[in-house]
Formats: sequence, structure tokens, C-alpha cells
Amino acid sequence: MFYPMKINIINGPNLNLLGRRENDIYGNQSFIDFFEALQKKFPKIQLLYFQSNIEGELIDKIQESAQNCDGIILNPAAYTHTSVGIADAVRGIKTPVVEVHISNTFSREEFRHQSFVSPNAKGVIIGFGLQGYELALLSFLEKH
Ligand code: CA2
Repeated sequence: MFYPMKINIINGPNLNLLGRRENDIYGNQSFIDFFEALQKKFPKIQLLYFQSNIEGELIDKIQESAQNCDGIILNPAAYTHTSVGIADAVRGIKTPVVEVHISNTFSREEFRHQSFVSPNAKGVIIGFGLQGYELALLSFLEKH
């Protein structure tokens, strides 16, 4: 099948636990279930999904996606607030990156208010739950 667009969704540490714990903050749906529904909703876009708890693996995937994807939807999770390496990876590629956070990081602890990634993201979507990933996807469609 020919897809006019290929988007990689990259999730950082602990997001594999979505739907299993901390449901009050992150909701009760697993990311895999959400991802499958999203792919069905947008059958003409090829969606890929990668999750890792390891900083270097996330950096490798960002670099790889820059070679073979039209866009990246990135939730670096806790690394958002700590990782110069992920920030440098995003800065170092031409492929647009939309940063997504499920929770409203600004209504949480102060250390979550800073993102090393945001200055080099195409845009940032914060606080809309898993719907934020769909909003990010729509932002890639606008120009097509
Ligand atoms: O709101 C977001 O999307 C975050 O990126 C999620 C990160 C957090 O460190 C950021 O400040 C904001 C944490 C993801 C942990 O996800 C869990 C999900 C279920 C159970 C436990 C953790």
C-alpha cells in the first residue's frame, strides 16, 4: 500500500505503563489500544510507534526517523525535563517534531515546567490526554 505520509510516534520512559497505573493523571487506555484506533481513523497515513525507557535508544530512533519519516510525534516523558541528548537530537534533524504531553505539565511540579526539547520542536501540545497525539497528527496534515 502506498502511504503519502509516514509519521513516527516516539514515547519515552514509563509510558509503556499507560492505562495500568496513575489513571487519574494519564487516563485508563493503553497506548497500544489508542495507537490501533488512531491508525484506523487515519488509514492513509502510515503510523509507526516506538517506546523506550532508555535515553540512547530514543536518540537513535529520532535520528533514524529523520531518514525515513515525514514527521515525529515525540513525548520524551521524564527526559523532557533532563535530557540535553534528546534536545540535541531534535535540534540536529530537519524532520519536524511535535512534542506532546498527556498531562498539563504546568499544573504539576515546577521541575516539569521546563522542557529542553520545546525550543526546537515545531510545536508543543500539552494537557489534552491521549487526544494530544491526534492533534499533533492533524498538525502534520494541514499543509497536505
Ligand atoms: O504528561 C506527559 O505526557 C509526561 O510527559 C509524562 C511523563 C512525565 O514525567 C512528564 O513530566 C509529563 C511520565 C510518564 C509516566 O507515565 C506513566 C503512566 C502510567 C503509570 C505510570 C507512569
